[in-house]
Amino acid sequence: MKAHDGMYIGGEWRPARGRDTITVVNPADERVVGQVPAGGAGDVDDAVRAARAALPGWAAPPPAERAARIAALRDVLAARQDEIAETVTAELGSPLPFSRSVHAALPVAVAGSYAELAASHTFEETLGNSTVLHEPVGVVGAITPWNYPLHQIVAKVAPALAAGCAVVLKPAEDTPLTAQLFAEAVHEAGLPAGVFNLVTGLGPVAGQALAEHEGVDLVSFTGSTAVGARIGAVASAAVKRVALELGGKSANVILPGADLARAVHVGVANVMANSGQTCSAWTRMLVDAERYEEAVALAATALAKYVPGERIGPVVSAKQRARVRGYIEKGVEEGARLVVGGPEAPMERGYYVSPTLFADVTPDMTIAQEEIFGPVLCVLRYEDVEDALRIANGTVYGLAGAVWAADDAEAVAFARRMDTGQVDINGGRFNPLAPFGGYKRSGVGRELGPHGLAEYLQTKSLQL
Ligand code: TXE
Repeated sequence: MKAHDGMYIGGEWRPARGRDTITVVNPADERVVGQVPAGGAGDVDDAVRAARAALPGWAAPPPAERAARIAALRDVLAARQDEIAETVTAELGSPLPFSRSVHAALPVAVAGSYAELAASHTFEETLGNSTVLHEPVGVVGAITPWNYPLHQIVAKVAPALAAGCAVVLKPAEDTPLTAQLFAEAVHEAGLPAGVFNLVTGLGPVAGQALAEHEGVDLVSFTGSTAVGARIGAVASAAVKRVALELGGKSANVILPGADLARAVHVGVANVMANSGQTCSAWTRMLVDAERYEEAVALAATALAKYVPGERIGPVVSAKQRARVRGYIEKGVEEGARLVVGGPEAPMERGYYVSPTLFADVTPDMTIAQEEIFGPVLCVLRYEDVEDALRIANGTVYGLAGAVWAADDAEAVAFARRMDTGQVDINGGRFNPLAPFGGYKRSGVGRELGPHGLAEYLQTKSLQL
């Protein structure tokens, strides 16, 4: 794995304007795996100018030409999956099989879906005597987090490119090597110079400069609600478009007639995936009073299989570990029953957190309300279906969720009443075309599929 010591701007690797650097550490063993430049406002400005210059040449030709380039990018990402998986493992610490099956494979599927959508989408339609044009918004400033380093990038860049936008990406400082690999893939796929640009750097410096830059027409951000709110305010003040994918506290609702063993098993796997660092994770398991203790026992058995360093990796950083441990301590303090795990470090080296199970969690507890973003599952008890719905909807978030019932129709009826953007019914199956995004404080806008593409388009109507 090689780290570039420059920024990818205007189709080439250029030295950064300043000398600041970011040291990248493997969270599994705390070893340094690379160093990248920490860009500033000057680098961001260079990148935005390159994007603006590239925009007309990318937006004007027929969408089929963009589709062909995105298909080429998909092919490069597919061919380099091993390298991508190794890079993600080196900077995020996730076990290699997970990096292969999710971190490397998912972006290939998403890029592929946008190669197809770029070719098939209706960019022009007739409405009575009007012709409606769906045109690119312009230059996109994309700010991404570290939890799914490549997926988060592709989920923004692929639809932006399909729409005809040019992009400047500021990836998370914890995982810039994967972003550099993506820039290499863009180059190899033959995208025109300036259509995609990469500035590595710190959030409050490079990220802030990108969000504020007047040459950016749309800011697309994924990360914490606190930073998202600030970016939303900056964008609104400048009357820029904004898309925000923020936190979640999703409910896994197991209705009385559901297959309890399966629902608990899949629910535990969902929360433990990526060491709990998934915004859509079903971190609150809701079980009826009658089967509550049985569910807790099943969850404890399932959780015990997630051995740190084997089946489950560390969290991304010492800072993140401290946050997660703080929440575990808070759960104990507020009276939740600690069934498995706890705040003690399970390994001497690496930013590991013990997979942790809390029972007797009540809806008002901090651990039932705030996003923990670590391998921590809370099991809550409900009295009846209305109570389950109240608890499920009783947080400021609304990103995802799951419902299990004796039959799909019953689960769907419940899901219709949930204040959340995406619900898996009796396990569900991943669909790269399904819109993903939040109700309430979980965000603004949608990613993936045609709805994700629409975020990067603006409409013009011509009246004949
Ligand atoms: O996020 P930040 P952090 C949640 C999760 C986690 C918490 C903190 O609960 O525990 O956020 O994580 C850039 N202007 N999620 O501190 O800071 C930053 O450089 C512009 C949920 O890592 O929000 C990075 O690229 N940009 C989530 C990105 O924002 C700024 C994924 C995210 O970092 C900036 C990650 C600023 N002032 C964390 N400050 C999800 N929804 O999937 C930071 N950034």
